[in-house]
Amino acid sequence: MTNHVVLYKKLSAPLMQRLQAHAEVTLIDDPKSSAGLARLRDALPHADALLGASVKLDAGLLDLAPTLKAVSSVSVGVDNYDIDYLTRRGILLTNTPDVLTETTADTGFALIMATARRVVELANMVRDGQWKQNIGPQHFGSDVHGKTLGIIGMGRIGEAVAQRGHFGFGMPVLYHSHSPKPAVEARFDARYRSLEDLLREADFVCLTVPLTAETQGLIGTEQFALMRPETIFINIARGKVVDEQALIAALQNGQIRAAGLDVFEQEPVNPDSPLLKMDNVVATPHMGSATHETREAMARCAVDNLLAALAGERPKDLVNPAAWRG
Ligand code: 8YV
Repeated sequence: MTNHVVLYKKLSAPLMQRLQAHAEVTLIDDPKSSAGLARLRDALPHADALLGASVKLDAGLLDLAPTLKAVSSVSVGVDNYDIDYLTRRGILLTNTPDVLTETTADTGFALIMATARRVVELANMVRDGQWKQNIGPQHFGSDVHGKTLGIIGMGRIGEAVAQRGHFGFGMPVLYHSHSPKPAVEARFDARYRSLEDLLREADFVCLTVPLTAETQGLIGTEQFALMRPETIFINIARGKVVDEQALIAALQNGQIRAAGLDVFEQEPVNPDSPLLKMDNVVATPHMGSATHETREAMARCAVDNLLAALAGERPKDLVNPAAWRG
């Protein structure tokens, strides 16, 4: 009996061929469009497995897929999935946790550097022919080396950010997570702080937590008020971990110096957002893992997970082990 796989994210030719050697494959282009979503809904009744990312697969949608055995996400974040629903139905959910860690941490430091040293603003000034004289204090940025790095969330990506700060930039590292991590403290001379104390002490506050019911809205008006006017805020986690209106107000009121944002409450971010009108905001299009090498490695990992699930084997990156009936 041939399995039917529904793809809602395009794969490279080699990975597509590999998948087609084991299953009948339907590709849904642009699943976020109304036409694409309609095609996805039409394909679900025959789907044994799904592979893709960045589309919310809620119960209402997956109730249309009675034979679904597995969902393979090309992402580390799993906030687009109703894990309890999938587990109740015995549907395996897998993700791609390891292959994107270093690339996403690189993105975090790209934002730290770009925001602190005003790279985008000053590069645009040169590009626009406005570099008329030696730059002066009105164009100076902030140092990164030696400044205090505060990391909220100490998972794989948080650790990789700590590694860059400690070894690369000589930054004292503070962190906040569910519980203290002695191994991280030993490796990076990192110090555990309460969220409040981290926000008070850090020169750079970097969000790396997953989006969960617990972390949604974690950083709002009260938290921005604890930060200092020279604090720079970096978000490489999920937009909804932050109250975006509170962030806008904190920037407009000078409560924080600047922000480097790769994720937003709504994506793509509204072109009219005040965040895109401020020179002290560096905004990037959710590019955390977006390199040729890493996205191909993620897709390869997702295909491996999906083929294992269809073969009745336990996938390497199983998010909901309670769904495993093997
Ligand atoms: C992209 C991410 O959303 O892995 C995640 O959770 O946020 C990013 O890597 C994802 O890779 C889209 O394919």
